[in-house]
This record gives sequence, C-alpha cells and structure tokens, in this order.
Amino acid sequence: MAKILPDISRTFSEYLLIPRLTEKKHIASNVSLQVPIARHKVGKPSRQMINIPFVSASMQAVSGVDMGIALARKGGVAFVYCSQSIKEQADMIKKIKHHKAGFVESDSNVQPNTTLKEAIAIIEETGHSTLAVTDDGSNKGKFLGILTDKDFWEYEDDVKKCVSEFMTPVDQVVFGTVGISLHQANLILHREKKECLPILDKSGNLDSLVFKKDFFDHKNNPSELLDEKKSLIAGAGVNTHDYKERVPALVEAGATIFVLDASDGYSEFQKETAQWMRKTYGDAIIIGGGNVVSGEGFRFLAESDAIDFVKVGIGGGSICITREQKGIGRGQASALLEIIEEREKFAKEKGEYVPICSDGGLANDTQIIIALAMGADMVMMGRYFAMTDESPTPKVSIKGRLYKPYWGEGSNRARNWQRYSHDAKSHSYKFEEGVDAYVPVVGPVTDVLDVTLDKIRSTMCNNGALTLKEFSEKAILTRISEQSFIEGGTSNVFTVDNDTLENV
Ligand code: MZP
Repeated sequence: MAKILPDISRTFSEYLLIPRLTEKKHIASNVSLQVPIARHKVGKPSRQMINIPFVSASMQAVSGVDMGIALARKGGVAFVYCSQSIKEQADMIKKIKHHKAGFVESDSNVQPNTTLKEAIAIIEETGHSTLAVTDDGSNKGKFLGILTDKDFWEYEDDVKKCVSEFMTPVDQVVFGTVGISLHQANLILHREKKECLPILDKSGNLDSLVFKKDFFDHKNNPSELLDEKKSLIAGAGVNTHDYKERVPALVEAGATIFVLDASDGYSEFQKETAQWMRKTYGDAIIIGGGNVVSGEGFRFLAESDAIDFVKVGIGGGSICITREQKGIGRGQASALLEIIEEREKFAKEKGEYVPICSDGGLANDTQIIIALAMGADMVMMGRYFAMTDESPTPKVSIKGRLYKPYWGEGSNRARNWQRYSHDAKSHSYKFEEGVDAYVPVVGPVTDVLDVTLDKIRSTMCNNGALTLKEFSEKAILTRISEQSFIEGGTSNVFTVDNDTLENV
C-alpha cells in the first residue's frame, strides 16, 4: 500500500523568523555572505567558496555570457545552459573566462585602410569610443594604432579617408606588455592621463585593453569570484546523455563548476554521470547533483561520493507545470527541511558536509531569506535573473511596459526533451513540463542583487548572525496562520499611488 507522509507539503511563505539577540557587532558591514559550494570534511574549509549564496538556473532564458560575467562579478555563479550544441556552450564559457577582470579582449577593431565612415558606424553600433587598429582588423592582429572618437570630427573631416590618417600610430601610443599586473596598468593610465591602455605581446600583437573606467568598476565589485589566474569562475549545466563529449569541451573552455541539469536527479543515470566526471577530472571540478525532494534522494546522491552539492526542488519553478502534469514534486520548504535534516545525519555519520542549493519557486526576497535560514547554503533562481538586463533574451514592450520572455527548459520552446526523458531517442513525450511566459524587466542584475543582499544582511543581524552558517544554526522559525499572513501585510490603511494624489 502507498505510504502517506504525516505532514502536508509546505512552502516558504508559511514561515517567519523570530529575531534573536542583536549584539553591537551585528552590523551589515561585518556580515559575510560566503558559502561553500564543494563538499568538505566537517570543520575543514571547502575547496571552493562562493561569495554570495546565489546561482542562476541552467536555462536558455537565464544563463548566457552576460549573466555568467555579471553574476561572477557579484560573487555568485551562473550555470550556462546545456540545451544547446556543445560548441555553442563551450564558446560561451570561453567568453566568460576571457572577461579577465580589467583586461578585456578588444571587440571593436579596424584595419588602417578602413574608412572613417565605416569606423564611425562601428562606434555608433557598439557604443565603444575606442577602436584598436590592427593589420588584419582582428583583436589579436599586429597592433598599428588607436582611433578614438576624439581623433576626428565627422562634420568637418572627410569620412571617405582611411583610419590611418586619423589614428594615433603605435609609435605614439602608450602601451603595456603581457604579464603586467592590473595595478601596474592602472598606474600607467593614471600617470599618462590616458583612458585606455593597449596590452601587446612580445611580437607587437594586440593582446587586450585596460580601461580606466574598469578600475572603478573593479573597485565596485569587491566580491568577484575569481580563479587563481584572476579570471572569472564559470559554471555550466550538463546532461546525463552526451556528458562524455560535453564535459571535456567545457573543461577545456575553462568551466570548473558543473551542475547536472535534471528535473528528477534521484536516478542511476545521474550517479553514473557524476562518477565518470569525478574519475576523469578528480577534484579539479565541482559537481552539483539533483534535483531531489526527499532525504532518501539526497542520501543516494551524497553516498555516490562524486557529488559536491545537491539541488533541492521539483515542480516549484515559476514556469514549471511538472506537478500538474505528472503528479510528482513536493512543497519546497518541506523538501528542504527533510533534506537538511538528512544532511546533518550524513555529516555526523561520515564527517562530510554536503552543501545544499534550494532551486526554484522563490517568489520574493523573504522566501530567499527563509530558505537560507532553514539551512540552504545557496539558492538557484531562474525568474529572478530572467527579469534582469543580463538575461539572454530581448526586451519586448507589452501595453507600454517592458518585459522579457522566460520559458521552462521542459517547454516545447526549449526543445530539451533529453532532460525529461532518458529514452528520448526511442520515445519523445507528448506533453510539456514548462510554460512559455513573460516577466517584467527590472534593470541590471547588480541593482537587484544589491537590494536582496542588503535585506539578507539586515535579517542576519536581527538574528544575531554574521555568517550564513550561524544564521541557520540560530534560526527559530514559526509557522503562520492565514490570518497572521494577512496581519503581516499592510492592514487597515488605505494605500495610494502618490502620483494620483490631489490637494483638497
Ligand atoms: P524559478 O526560479 O523560475 O522559480 O525556477 C527556476 C528552476 O525551475 C530551474 O532552476 C529549474 O530547476 C526549474 N525548471 C526549469 N525549467 C523547468 C520546466 O520547464 C523547470 N519545467 O521546472
């Protein structure tokens, strides 16, 4: 006979935190949001920390190059989606890795015989005011000079003339050589009163550019997640089908953190994939498994030894209809609480701590905070990031408001049936598990994250915690009734939009 669990499936919005003593040291500037993403011995450091507890979903409408760069710059990880060809995914990883904090590959380049008119068109199209001039017009060609928008006046100068007549030639350009540190490059820029420093190799070929404005950008991103070579850390989703070809290409491209992208990860396919990856690459890579929603699912993955962190959640995603379609899944809070308990047991028995990622269904900042308080080390989100400028989709205007398309990986649009069926070649399912939708545009990811992170810091201080570990250890949560939920919103007042107020 089927077993019925004693408690019903619960969600984050059914819980509230009871504040603990806030001591004088509990101020936002003392709070650390660093969390482990790699399994480690209890009491020992993890071989990979992330600087904020946020990762973005491995989805076509969420995690591309721009998200990979923006999120790593804030201290988190974007998992570049695997529902694309191996080459396309590897190229995206390469672009993230090449975004060397401070040293950028020049994407606007011309040849000396390019006309001024063509150069102006590039400046207008890209918004870049500095063009590198190389012999072959590539970003690694022999460096011949620099053209900036200050070198010509399009209303007076003859735009049919060649760039060579306007550019600053190489013998008059201040440049740095490969190997120079970012600090040294910035000192030269300051001393020479320049905005851009080309970096050349020994043969005089262009390597990269350092911009003065990026110095301030770098200062504004003190939590950047960098590897030992100072490149941004890149994450990638992989599936359990073509991993023997996909993973090597992604490792070669520079990815180091992987997530097995499956809606139901309690499977032998997943264990086998993770074990192959671990055997092939050892501890050089981080492997996330999932998704699971039960203690037994967690233990199955944790005991494989190959999995570093485990993702929790089935059917809670904003675009997900798995529960409606197939009748599987679990309330996210119930799933998380059971798995955290199992994780603690596992840690006591085996002496190993396995980080947990709560994935999907986080509808607002409060729910993120409750997930972290319950013991999730990090959260994975799709919708939250899909709404930002950095998601890979175009903005569309609907009735005067800006939106971005956002669709599930199990929707027909994503055509990623392999993720949902292990026997996709012999059988393709005739139903969808995800919808195709729109989300409002909210601006740059950094602005949105800054607000959410500030709320997390503030709640941690209310809870007398300076680290997220301390936060969940001290957390006391209460379940709330429907009436107290209503009490928690504004009550018995009439709220109006200030713009519509008229003086009486
Ligand atoms: P959300 O942050 O938009 O609520 O949820 C994102 C999560 O939903 C993803 O990380 C993934 O686990 C899950 N997902 C992605 N596609 C589907 C689907 O098509 C889905 N059903 O459930």
